[in-house]
Amino acid sequence: MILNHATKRPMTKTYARPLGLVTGRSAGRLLARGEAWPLAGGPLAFTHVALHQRGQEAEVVPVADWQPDEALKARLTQPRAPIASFDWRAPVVMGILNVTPDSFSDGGAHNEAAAAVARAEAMRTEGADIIDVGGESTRPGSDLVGEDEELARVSPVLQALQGKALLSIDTRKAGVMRAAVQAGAAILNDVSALTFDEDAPGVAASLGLPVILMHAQGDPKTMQDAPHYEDVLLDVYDYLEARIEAAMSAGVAREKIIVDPGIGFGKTLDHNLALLGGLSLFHGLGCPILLGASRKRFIAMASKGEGEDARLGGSLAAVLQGAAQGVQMFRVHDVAETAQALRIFRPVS
Ligand code: PT1
Repeated sequence: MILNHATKRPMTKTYARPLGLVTGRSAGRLLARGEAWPLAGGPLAFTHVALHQRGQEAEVVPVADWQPDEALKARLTQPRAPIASFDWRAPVVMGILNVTPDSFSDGGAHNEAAAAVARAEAMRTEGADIIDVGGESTRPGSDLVGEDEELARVSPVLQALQGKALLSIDTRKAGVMRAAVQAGAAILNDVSALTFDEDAPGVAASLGLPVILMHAQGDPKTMQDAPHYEDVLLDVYDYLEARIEAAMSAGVAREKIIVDPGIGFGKTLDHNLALLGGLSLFHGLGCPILLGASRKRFIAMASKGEGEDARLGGSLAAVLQGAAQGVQMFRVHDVAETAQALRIFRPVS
């Protein structure tokens, strides 16, 4: 393989973005004729791929005329291994539970934990399949939180929720991962894709838990200053591919990895919209995809500058954009509305 001298990437690496997503009986007919291929094991199938190469216009070809290498074909088409209780045949809703000082404002540690537990239980009732507990804000401009502080925030909540809901822990710190697992967390969610804490890859591997690897450019404090990409879709893809390799080298099984393009993490409005439009590309990584666009700033930027509490329309549109491209998991604030939208949305059949 010839590598580009500057980028160390193969000169002619081809990235394949599934297009023409169908389901139901028409998918069945097309699959039988070889005119569609299953996407990640179904229920969606795709009839075309957009083939991307760096610096060139994408070329759209029917799958019947395409001969990818077998490894890429398998990653695009094979079912994903189950993770926790998820078989990936239906979208998974992850409810956001922020346990930061300003999230539950009535004050007092006990009251805060009790309010967090009540919110988690409400999200379960509204249709959340898993609750993502986070004690460090990673939104743009946020300051670092020390490990002890983060632990003090999340531990009481995790303990109170143990056995009541499936839990993930949103953290970049190995010590918090360890403690969270003790308290019953089933999935690790790391917005730094195991790069922030040098102990995180080894700890994630030794805990044996599924891990969400998210793309970010820069750290939360400064990431929105001047985000830059050569090609945002392909750059994010290559980063996630490299982080999957790194996690596997540390001992995390590929079957335990979920990938996430990291909407809002070091991205301009155009970058975020390009990622949303091209989500199906990430199926080529061979892992379930998580999308977290809920109430993020880019919605206001693309619209009329609405505040966080007035971004439901855009949040739901992003979820449906994902669902139409076979995204398996959605991290959201508005669980009831998201679950309702997903019940109504059916890709064209
Ligand atoms: C996410 C995510 C996350 N987002 C995963 N974990 C946040 N796996 C926290 C804004 O632009 O997308 N995926 N954990 C929250 N981070 C942000 C980033 C919140 C940007 C808001 C913005 O408004």
